[in-house]
Amino acid sequence: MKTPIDTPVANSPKTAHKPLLKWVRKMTELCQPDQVYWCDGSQAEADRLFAEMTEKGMCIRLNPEKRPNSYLFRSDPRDVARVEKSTFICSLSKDNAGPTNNWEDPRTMRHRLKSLFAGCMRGRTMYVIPFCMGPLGSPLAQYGVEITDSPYVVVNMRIMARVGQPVLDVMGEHTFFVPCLHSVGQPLAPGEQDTHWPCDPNNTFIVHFPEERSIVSYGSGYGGNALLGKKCLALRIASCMAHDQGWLAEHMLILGVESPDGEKSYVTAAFPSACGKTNFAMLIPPKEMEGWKVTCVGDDIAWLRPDAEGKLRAINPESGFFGVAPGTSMKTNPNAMISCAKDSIFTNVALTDDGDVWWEGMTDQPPAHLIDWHGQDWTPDCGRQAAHPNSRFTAPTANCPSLDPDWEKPEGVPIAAIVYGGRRMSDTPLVYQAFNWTHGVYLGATLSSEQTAAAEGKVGTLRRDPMAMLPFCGYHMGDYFRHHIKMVKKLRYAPKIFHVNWFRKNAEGKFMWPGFSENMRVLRWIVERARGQAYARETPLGWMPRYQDIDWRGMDFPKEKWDAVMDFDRLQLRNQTLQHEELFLTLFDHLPKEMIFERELLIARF
Ligand code: O2Y
Ligand code: MN
Repeated sequence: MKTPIDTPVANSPKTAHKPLLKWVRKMTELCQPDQVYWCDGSQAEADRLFAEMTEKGMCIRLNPEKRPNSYLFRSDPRDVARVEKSTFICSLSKDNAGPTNNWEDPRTMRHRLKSLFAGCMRGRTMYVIPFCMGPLGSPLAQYGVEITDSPYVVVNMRIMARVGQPVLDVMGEHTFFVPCLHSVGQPLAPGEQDTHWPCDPNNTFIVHFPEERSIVSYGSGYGGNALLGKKCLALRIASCMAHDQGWLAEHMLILGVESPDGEKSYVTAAFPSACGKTNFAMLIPPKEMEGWKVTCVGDDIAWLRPDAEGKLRAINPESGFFGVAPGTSMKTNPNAMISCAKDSIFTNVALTDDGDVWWEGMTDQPPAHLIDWHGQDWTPDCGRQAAHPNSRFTAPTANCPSLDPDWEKPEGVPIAAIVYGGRRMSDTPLVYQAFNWTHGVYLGATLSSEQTAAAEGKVGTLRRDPMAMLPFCGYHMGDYFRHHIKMVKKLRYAPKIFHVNWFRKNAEGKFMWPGFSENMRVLRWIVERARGQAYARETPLGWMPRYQDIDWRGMDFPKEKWDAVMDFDRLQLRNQTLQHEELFLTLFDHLPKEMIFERELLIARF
């Protein structure tokens, strides 16, 4: 067995950060890799890793004429999504994790992880990836270092976060960083042949130590389980930091709306996973709404902090999109298609005969022949899906044609409105505005949606997903609601809060609102309400636009249809409201009394 002293260092670290050097040395001793490599984040480094992975059969270089500088990976079919049942919040007390998280005693978990990680990188390279979530040097940014034995993680992290030597340079000798340890959990014996996607699906653990602010992930190489800057740091650990430090780490997109007179407003929106966040973040207004522009700051995560003036400012901590491929097309989201037209990584999509990618929904007609995500021949009549439903593109944010010019502003952009959206088939109107901040927190807290593939539940059943944070809040959900409620005290210009439901269906099961670009009509009303420029009528649910308050230029949507999509049944909604009790009961001793009062007020209004 190698000792840490003779573990070759492929390149020497260019940092004098002693705690970092000490941690890497300790992890080297534990994991026993064949060599240690410090990532510099350069294009040359990425090229080298892609060449090595292509050579080993771990990925396929796509046709550079069709998809320049882009690669296709196929995962192990057992490792295709985030795994909530394997995700743990190991706070010192179980009560701090709350009833919505899996908890394990940190000492017990550490013991288990120690034995899993002992020697787990034998036969592999240990990569050290210094990364920054947020614009480098921004006062709102946070730093992390991921140790991983997956070169796939290295090339993805390079897109999703600012990585490498520039990060080490900014970190200097003392900057606090979140240690993130990751292994695919498949050590190699001398001479043993590697697999194209090493993993250990029977021993997957994605573990967060919130007090220590550290992350350990074992057994999966996929997405949120392995790219630890994203859901693990930027949401679960950051939500704990935000709670302690007086800011918010939210599962929200950020977009800018510019009106024809040049006035600009920024909006954040929280939709549960797989509810079209990327589409909304990259929305293109209908051409008839001349002069209205939407720009993208981010599609998944927002960090929000009150500034000295009392405005809520937001940054996107990420620098890439990890978007769901199926359903994305030049019709549904041209900006996403252009974002992944080059410099991108594709996971579990299909390969075309001319070396490009394809997935369900990309074109009206599927190609006559493909290689599917399993690597097998595929034809339209074979009865199988060509791409996995949770297949992904990893694309640089900078590729997005609608990118906001201020997306990397260190102080962030000022937020005028917050939108909460669920996927609700029958009962919730298209849009309404909360009466005030606390009512808005209540709307976010009672958000619900259908289960998604990523959430591994039974598709179609309704699940409560407070603020779309159920899988991502690193502490007790009741304390999280209280933190939101308290936030308004720091805000002189609190954003206005709205609820939307793009997914309402009629009795025939047809969507009542076309969505996509037409959502701009709702967004315009939201922004104008936030600016104090639009009319609304008061209803028991909140403030609602009338038919004449919406910009209908270029859209044939008769008033009867509008009345139907905005209608609500008091009795049905009153019964729905009583079901909030279920969630509230589980949070009981941490639930802010404001949530109970808001529910009582709502029932009284009904
Ligand atoms: O399945 C995964 O690992 C990815 S989940 C994901 C990826 C990008 C953005 N959001 C999500 C999510 O589940 O909310
Ligand atoms: Mn997400």
